[in-house]
Amino acid sequence: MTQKEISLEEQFQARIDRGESIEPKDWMPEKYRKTHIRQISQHAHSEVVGMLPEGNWITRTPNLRRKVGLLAKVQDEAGHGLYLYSAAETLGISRDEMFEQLHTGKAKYSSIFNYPTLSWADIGTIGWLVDGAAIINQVMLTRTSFGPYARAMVRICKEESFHQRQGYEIMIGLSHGTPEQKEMAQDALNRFWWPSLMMFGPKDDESPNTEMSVKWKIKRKTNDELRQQFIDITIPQAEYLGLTVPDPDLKWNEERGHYDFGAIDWDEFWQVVKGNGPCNKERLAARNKAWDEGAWVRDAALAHAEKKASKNVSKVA
Ligand code: FAQ
Repeated sequence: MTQKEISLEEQFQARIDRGESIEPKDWMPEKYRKTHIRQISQHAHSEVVGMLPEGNWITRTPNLRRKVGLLAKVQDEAGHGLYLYSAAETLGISRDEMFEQLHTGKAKYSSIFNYPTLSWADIGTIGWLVDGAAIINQVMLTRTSFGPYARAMVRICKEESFHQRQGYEIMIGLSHGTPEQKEMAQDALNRFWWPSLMMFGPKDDESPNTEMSVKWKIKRKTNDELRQQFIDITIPQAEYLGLTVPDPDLKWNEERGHYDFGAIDWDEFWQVVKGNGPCNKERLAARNKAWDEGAWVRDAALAHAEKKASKNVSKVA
């Protein structure tokens, strides 16, 4: 590294430390740029792949009101993907490159979306737990140091908060309903609890990116801090539903002022991240199919844009 780069890096860190927002045209270390492309594109892919487990239930909602709510939620996730792809593009990666990384399995997306949605209660549980976990993680990202990412997150968080409420409302209905409905709700909680805790990423001492991301204020809190916050908020909600969290070691710790919880199965987490989860192959196949079948829409949109551009050129000439 040259002397000039060292001093640029010091000035950059000083800006971060003062809480200034970094904008796309500002100087930034290459690693900062790459870390953001990685995290924002993974986040965008998660929103887009995250439409699949819920999309599976749009034709099978128990009534019209639930269908309207679920349709709106799934469309919101598509919108979140778009804001995030746009934010990543400001860092010099094209949308085509990001899609290529997703479709070839090179890019990561959140482990949680590789689990199946087997019953209607899973839709309630995704809203309650998955959107709930997403909010805890993402409220912190509204103050992240990179301006376009932080601004996208403000809007996303407002919508995620509505998603969490609609999910919890489904769970209230089911858990206070017939014994069969309550059983369905409990079964969904049993299957989604541990994968939801894994959403926050590996333990801090096994998270290679956390140290630098905290220094650069990309992360305002670590994976373990956010996971604990999620557990502390969610347990009283499960109690209100009359459901049991599937963790025999879960217990309030008066001294710490937090819940203690059991060991997470990190082997399962890494298997899912590496592509060997229950639905990884199905999810990638669905995304590739949608991409191939949407080719005519992209071609038509591009043809229109080209025609418009050539008209403008002839007007100028
Ligand atoms: N799944 O060093 P760290 C949603 C990877 S959106 C898969 O701790 P980092 C909305 C990580 O990429 C949910 N991979 O990494 C919705 C890294 O690999 P790499 C998505 C994971 O980045 C709701 C390696 O492990 N949210 O739910 C996971 O500092 C309902 C080492 O980990 C976001 O993306 C995982 N769970 O911290 C949609 C939020 N965890 O890239 C539809 C933004 C870790 O070095 C329906 N992202 N990995 O090869 C973040 O906050 C961070 O990226 C973390 C991970 C906290 C996820």
